[in-house]
Amino acid sequence: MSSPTTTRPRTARIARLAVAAVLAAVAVLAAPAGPALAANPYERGPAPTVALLEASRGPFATSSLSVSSWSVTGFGGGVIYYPTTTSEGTFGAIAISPGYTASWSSISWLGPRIASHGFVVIGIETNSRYDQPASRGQQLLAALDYLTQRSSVRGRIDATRLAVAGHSMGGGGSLEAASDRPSLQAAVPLAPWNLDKTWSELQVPTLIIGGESDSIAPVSSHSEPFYASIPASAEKAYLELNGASHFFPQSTNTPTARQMVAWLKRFVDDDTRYEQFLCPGPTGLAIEEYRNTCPSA
Ligand code: 856
Repeated sequence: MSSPTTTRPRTARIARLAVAAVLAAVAVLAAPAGPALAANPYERGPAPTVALLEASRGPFATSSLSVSSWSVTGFGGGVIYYPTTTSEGTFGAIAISPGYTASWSSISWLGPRIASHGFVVIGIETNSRYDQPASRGQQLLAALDYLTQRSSVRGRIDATRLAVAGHSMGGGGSLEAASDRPSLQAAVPLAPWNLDKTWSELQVPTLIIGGESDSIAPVSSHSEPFYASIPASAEKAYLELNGASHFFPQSTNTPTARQMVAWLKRFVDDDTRYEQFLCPGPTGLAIEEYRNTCPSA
């Protein structure tokens, strides 16, 4: 008669003790050892190597879809490239503009190359092939807004971690976009062309890549003064490719891909595993010069 009334509370008491013990154990195991040891929530993909950065593709399988100019406003449509997995959380995103008179196809190797390292990429067409850098900057920002707010891949993107890049007048446009939207996490102008030589207002981490033998946007009157004018507080680097012409971004360029991916990983994903590729930076026959704001040891 009394056994049900005595054993039920005891069972319940034991159950409560067991639950408490499990919770305590979980709390000990899950407790962060301190902010310095907390895992980076934006880190994607395996520990990087030079071989991984120089391979024709990164670790993520990708898909692409085209964006009709009739379906968007503020830019001319383009192509989206994205990692197919949805099991690793969201990814940062980047919009990339081609240069004067050129279409996205002129630099489209960058789409799958960058996406395969864990970024959503939109390669844009401009409203007109003759649009100037300021317009290209506005169009890059319109493309990012479309990508994060209206595109079919918007759910795959972390809208707080965005970047811009471009070639020539598109590179000049990426400086304009970074100047206009300081919340961007990175900019990568490639052989940038712009009549504005002073970018002292820039606060976005910026990697400029120039070609030593560029006669359309000579580094002496474009990339170098752009780099010099960006405050060191923004974080910046300048890579000059040995003997490269204005058109180095128009075919697969390994030093460009390696350094661009490392920069995006470091500043869009906050992934410090990539610092080893930024500081002290690349060397070798393909590299004419590398400057940076690395902490001096
Ligand atoms: C591929 C930018 C006076 O400016 C120019 O002549 C000039 C020419 C080409 C480009 C450019 O964006 O080239 C990229 O079309 C400026």
